[in-house]
Amino acid sequence: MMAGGPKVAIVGAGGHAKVVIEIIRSQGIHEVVACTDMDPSPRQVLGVPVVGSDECLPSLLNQGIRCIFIALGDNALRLRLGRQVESLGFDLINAVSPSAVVSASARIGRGVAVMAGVVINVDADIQDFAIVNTRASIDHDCQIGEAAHVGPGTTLAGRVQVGRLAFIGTGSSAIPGTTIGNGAIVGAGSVVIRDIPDCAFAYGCPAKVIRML
Ligand code: JB2
Repeated sequence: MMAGGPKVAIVGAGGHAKVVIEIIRSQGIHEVVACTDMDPSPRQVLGVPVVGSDECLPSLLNQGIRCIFIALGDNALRLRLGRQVESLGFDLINAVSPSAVVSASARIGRGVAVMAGVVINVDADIQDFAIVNTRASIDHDCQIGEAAHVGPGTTLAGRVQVGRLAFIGTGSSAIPGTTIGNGAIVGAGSVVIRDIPDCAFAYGCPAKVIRML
C-alpha cells in the first residue's frame, strides 16, 4: 500500500471494490483509506475500513480525503453516484492495472476501471465511469461509452461503439465497426456481427435481440 500518497475513498465494499482497491494499491500513487457502503456495518475490505454509508462522504472530504473512486458494478448507480461526488468536490481517479497494455493515444476518462490483462489499442476512447474488465481487448478506434461495462475476456475488434450504460457479458466478441446501443445488454459468450439497438437485450452466436429492456 502507498502510505503518504494522496488519500482516496472507495464508494462500495463488495466484489468490485476489492478488485479496485488492489489495482489502486498496485498503481502506487494513492493511499486507500476508507470505503463507504449501503451496508454501513463496521468491517474491512482488504484491510480498508468501511466507515459508514455515503452520508459520510462530505465529512471524509472535510478530513482532507479529496480523491474518490466509485467501485460499484451497477452501471446506472455508478454513474449517478459519480456525478454526485463530483459535485461535492471530490477528484475522480482512475484504477488502471499496471498489467494492462494501454496505447499512449487512447483516451481514458475519469472514474474508469481497467483490470488486469486488458489491452486498449490506438485511438480508443474510454469514457467516464466505464469498466473494462479482466483480460478484455479493446481494439483501435473503439469507443466505450459513459458508465458502460465490457465484461471479462470480451474482445472488441476495431471501431466498435459501445453505448452509454451498456453491458457486454463475459467472453463476448464484436466484429469491426459494430455498434452496441445505449443501455443495451449483450449476454455472455455472444458474437455481435450486426448493430444492437439501444436498450435491447441480445444474446447468442450471432447475437440476436431477445427483447427490449
Ligand atoms: O448506493 C450505494 C450502494 N448500493 C449498493 N452506495 C454504496 N456506497 N454502496 C452501495 N451498495 C453496495 O454495493 C452493497 O451494499 C454491496 O456491498 C455492494 C455491491 O457488492 P457486490 O459484490 O454485490 O457487487 P459489486 O458491485 O461490488 O460487483 C459486481 O460488479 C463487478 C463488476 C459483481 O457483479 C462483480 O462480480 C463484478 N466483477
